[in-house]
Amino acid sequence: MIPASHPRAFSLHTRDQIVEGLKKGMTSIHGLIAHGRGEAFDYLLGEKTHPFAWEAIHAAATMLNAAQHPVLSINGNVAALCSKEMIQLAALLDAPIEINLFHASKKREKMIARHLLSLGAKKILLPDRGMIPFIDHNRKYCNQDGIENADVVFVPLEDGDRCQALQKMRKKIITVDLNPLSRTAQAAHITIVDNILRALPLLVEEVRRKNTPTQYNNKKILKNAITLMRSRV
Ligand code: PTJ
Repeated sequence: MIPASHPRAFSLHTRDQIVEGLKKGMTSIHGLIAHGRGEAFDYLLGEKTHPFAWEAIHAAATMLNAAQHPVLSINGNVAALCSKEMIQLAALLDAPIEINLFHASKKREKMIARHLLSLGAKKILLPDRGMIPFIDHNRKYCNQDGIENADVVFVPLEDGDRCQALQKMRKKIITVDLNPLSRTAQAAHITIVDNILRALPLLVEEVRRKNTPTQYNNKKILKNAITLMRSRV
C-alpha cells in the first residue's frame, strides 16, 4: 500500500498499474523496461505537461476530428495505463481500437481484447490479412479494415520502425512519447511529449471540444521539448 503522502506516490501507483498489466497477461515483460525509460524522461520534464505538449494535443485533436478513417492502436503498456481513455477516444471519434503488439503474442492480444470489452469498448480489431510493408517483425501484420485502411493512426508508446513504415504508407501519425529523441517521436506528424497518463485525458477533452485548426510544426515542438530537458539537467 502506497501512502498518498509519499512524494513519489503518483509514480509508484503508475508502476503498480504496469505490474498489474503484466499479471493480467496484457503487458509484456519488456514493457517494464520501456516504462522505466519513460520515467527517466518524465523526470527531465519535471513530471508536468508543458506548452509544447498542449500545442501537440490541440493539433492531434484537430487531426483526429478531421480524419475519415482514424484508428487507435493499442499495445500492452497502453492497455495497462490508459484503456479507459482509449475507449473514450474511440467512442468520440467512432473509431476502432486495433491491438497491435511488438512482442508477438496471441495470448496477450486476447487478454487485452477481453479487458477492453469488459470496460465497454465497442469495436476492437486484431491483426488479420492486412500488411504494413517495409518492416520485418510482428508489427507488419495489421487489420485490413483498421490500420491498413486508416488515414490517421494514433500510435502511442510506439517502436520507431512501424512509425516510419506507416509514414511511407502516407498515413498521418500521431504519437505520445516521453522521449523527444526517439525515432517514433522524430518520424510522427504530431508528437505529444508527455506522460500518456497526463496526456490522454487532455486529448479526450480536446477531441470533445472540436476546436478549430491552428498552425503546427512538429520539429519546433520537439526542439522545445529538448531545450526544456537540457535546461533542467
Ligand atoms: O506490448 P508490446 O509487445 O507492443 O510492447 C510495447 C513496448 C512499449 C514494450 C514496445 O512498443 C517497446 O519496446 O517500445 P519502445 O521502443 O521501448 O518505445 C516506447 C517509448 O515510449 C519510449 O520512447 C519510452 O520513453 C516511451 N514511454 C514509456 N512510458 C511512457 C512513454 N511515453 C509516454 N508515457 C509513458 N508512460
